[in-house]
Amino acid sequence: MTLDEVRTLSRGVLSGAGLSADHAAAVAETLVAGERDGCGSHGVYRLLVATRSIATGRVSKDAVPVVSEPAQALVRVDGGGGFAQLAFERGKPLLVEKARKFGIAALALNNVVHFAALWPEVEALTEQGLVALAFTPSHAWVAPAGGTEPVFGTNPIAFGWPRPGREPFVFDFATSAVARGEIELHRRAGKPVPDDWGYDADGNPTTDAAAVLSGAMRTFGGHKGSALAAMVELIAGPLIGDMTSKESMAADDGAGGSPLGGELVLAIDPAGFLGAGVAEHLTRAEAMFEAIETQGARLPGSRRYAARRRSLVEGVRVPASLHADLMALAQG
Ligand code: NDP
Ligand code: PYC
Repeated sequence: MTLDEVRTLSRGVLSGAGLSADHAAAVAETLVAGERDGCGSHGVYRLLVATRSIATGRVSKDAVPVVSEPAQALVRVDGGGGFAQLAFERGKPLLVEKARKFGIAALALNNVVHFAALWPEVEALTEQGLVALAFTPSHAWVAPAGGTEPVFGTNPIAFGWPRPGREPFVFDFATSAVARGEIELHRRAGKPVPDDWGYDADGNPTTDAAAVLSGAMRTFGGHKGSALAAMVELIAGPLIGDMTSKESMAADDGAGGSPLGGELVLAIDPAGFLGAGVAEHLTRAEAMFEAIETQGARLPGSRRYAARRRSLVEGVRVPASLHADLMALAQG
């Protein structure tokens, strides 16, 4: 498919499911970006997830995000129960303005339904010359290290660093061993998963994707990923007055919708600390990137940027079975 075809399909499916034009456009752009950058778990596959969420009745289809300023360097957007993408879009300009003015600013998205990758958001902030961090809880699917009962969400952490004249340094990963979407794709393809991705409902390690989905996922990096998952719960849950992953799961009450809750985004202007010395210090950062790449290691984001360059020319390949499901959705 060409990227324009992906966009038209995504907007059509989302509008057909009842989303307002603003929401459909904002959500569609993140799906196009996911497909374009080779992130299958957060590309057009997510149309199935989004429409299932809408069908649960737990997504406000025409919510109008409300932007407020709880303090000088803080922005809050009440998403009104709509998808997070439009809430971020509406909060971003004020976040950028405040980061430039105060050197650092934070944006809390509240009361949003979240199924998206976070890198499009941190990347958008690096385009403004800002360093950015983003965090969001999800549903309680992940067991803490040492346990087998779900407590945490897949709780991604994304980081972006602007690089003058270059693609930004961006990483974005779940604090679970892998994103849940990846396990769903394995289940759809009938493929086993590695036995360290999760447990079945009895707490035994398993390679059966469906069993992990109904059991518990594992954190990455043992106790370290577990502690980071707990941090995401805290700073993008209670700290901003929103739900933990367990609370989101309880609110869903078995309906099978996407996580409902909050997201925290931090933006830092390098000039805030460095003033006139900013260019010199950002250049010093380049030495670190060079030291990584010259030994043959790759930077996070480099696979995505390569996929992006390819997709812009060649378009993208969508698996036939997924394409058939999407066409069925598009035809109502
Ligand atoms: P991956 O494990 O696929 O990738 C994680 C990061 O590591 C990427 O930035 C990737 O860069 C980088 N990376 C991967 N391999 C290497 C390598 N060999 N060397 C250097 N860097 C590498 O991500 P996850 O499966 O953990 O998460 C996928 C997506 O799911 C994320 O975008 C996340 O935001 C999303 N998600 C969203 C949730 C939500 O609640 N909204 C919940 C959980 C996940 P590159 O992309 O270039 O490969
Ligand atoms: O893939 O883990 C995931 C996920 C959860 C919410 C959005 N993506």
